[in-house]
Amino acid sequence: MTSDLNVSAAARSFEIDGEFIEAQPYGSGHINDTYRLFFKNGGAPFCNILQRINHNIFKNPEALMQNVERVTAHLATIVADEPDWRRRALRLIPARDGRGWHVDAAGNHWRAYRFIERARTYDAVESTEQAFQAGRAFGRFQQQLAGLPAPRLHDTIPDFHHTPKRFTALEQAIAADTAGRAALAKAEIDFALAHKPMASVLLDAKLPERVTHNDTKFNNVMLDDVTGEGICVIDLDTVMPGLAPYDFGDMVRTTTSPAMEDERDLRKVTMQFPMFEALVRGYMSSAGEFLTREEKALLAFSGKLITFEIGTRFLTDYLAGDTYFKVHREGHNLDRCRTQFKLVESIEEQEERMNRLVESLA
Ligand code: ADP
Ligand code: GN1
Ligand code: MG
Repeated sequence: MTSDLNVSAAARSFEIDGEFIEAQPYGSGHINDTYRLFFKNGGAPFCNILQRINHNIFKNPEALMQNVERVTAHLATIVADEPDWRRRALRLIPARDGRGWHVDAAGNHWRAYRFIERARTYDAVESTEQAFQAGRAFGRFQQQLAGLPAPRLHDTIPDFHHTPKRFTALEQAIAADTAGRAALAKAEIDFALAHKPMASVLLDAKLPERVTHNDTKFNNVMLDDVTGEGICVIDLDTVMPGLAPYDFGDMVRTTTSPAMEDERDLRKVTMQFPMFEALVRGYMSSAGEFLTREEKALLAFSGKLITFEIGTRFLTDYLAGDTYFKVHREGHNLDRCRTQFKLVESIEEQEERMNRLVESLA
């Protein structure tokens, strides 16, 4: 976390009319620092979102912000005629120097967004309707960005969903055993090694490159407080060229199990078929028209693959001594890895049935 003084200074660097009151750490992301900013203007309180980009992970924050500017500008033109346009696409607030972001004296990159009112995110899914809404919103997001004018977006993290390279990174972390933890994770390492053959399946399938979100966690879509509609996709740092099934897969990973990503009671981690069905229906309702037959055929598999990929990344980080994902307790990354691998198993048990459902709906 950055010091409070830096946060306040950053908050005052954006074109916001009103008196800045305070900044509170916000959300549960693993990478960036997010704050909810409180202001008042003539007595009326209002909020905005402020984020510091983690430049240890996003090595080129300027390129990242150029992507975000282009994506938000494009989405703004699409929602412009809707009555609720203010809440239907993220809106950047310009910095006082006229740029789309602010760079502080220490070289940190900050951005601010208008606060989306009367909506919220959830870390765990509570109903099939929510799963449907997530699928629909992320499918619509892909469909909207299919029309993004050239040039190609920057790769904000190269090979982000290159599962074979993620696997190689794990093998290197096992060999190096920097933190001396390999012996504590023997079962998880064995599980990963046994699943190596599936790592390259999506990349080998010759699927079309699209503009994808690449971090379609359930808590990256805002649901309306009253109607429950998925109104706005957020967290645009990894929007870049990618494969549609990886996006769908991360929805399976984060909406079908009732457990939190770091749940320690693995009995709670399970792929709930009704959630999967709702998710597929929601996604098909917005993405069904543009997806190819090959992409659709890989939807159930994609859930298994990305859950394996993210589990692999948590395990790699555990072995490396927790240098990538924020951790809040001893063994946090190992706990996260365990939930992922448990979910992989649960998907394996139900994969045939999942495939039959996708076939019947596609
Ligand atoms: P992280 O990378 O930390 O996950 P997010 O961009 O997902 O960052 O934001 C973290 C949380 O902040 C989100 O889960 C959401 O609840 C809230 N949030 C983000 N952007 C907005 C916004 N424009 N309006 C209201 N809440 C927001
Ligand atoms: C990270 O920043 P956050 O929490 O939305 C990670 C994702 C992982 C996710 C696992 C840039 O996302 O790839 O799927 O944690 N983001 C990055 O919860 O690595
Ligand atoms: Mg997020």
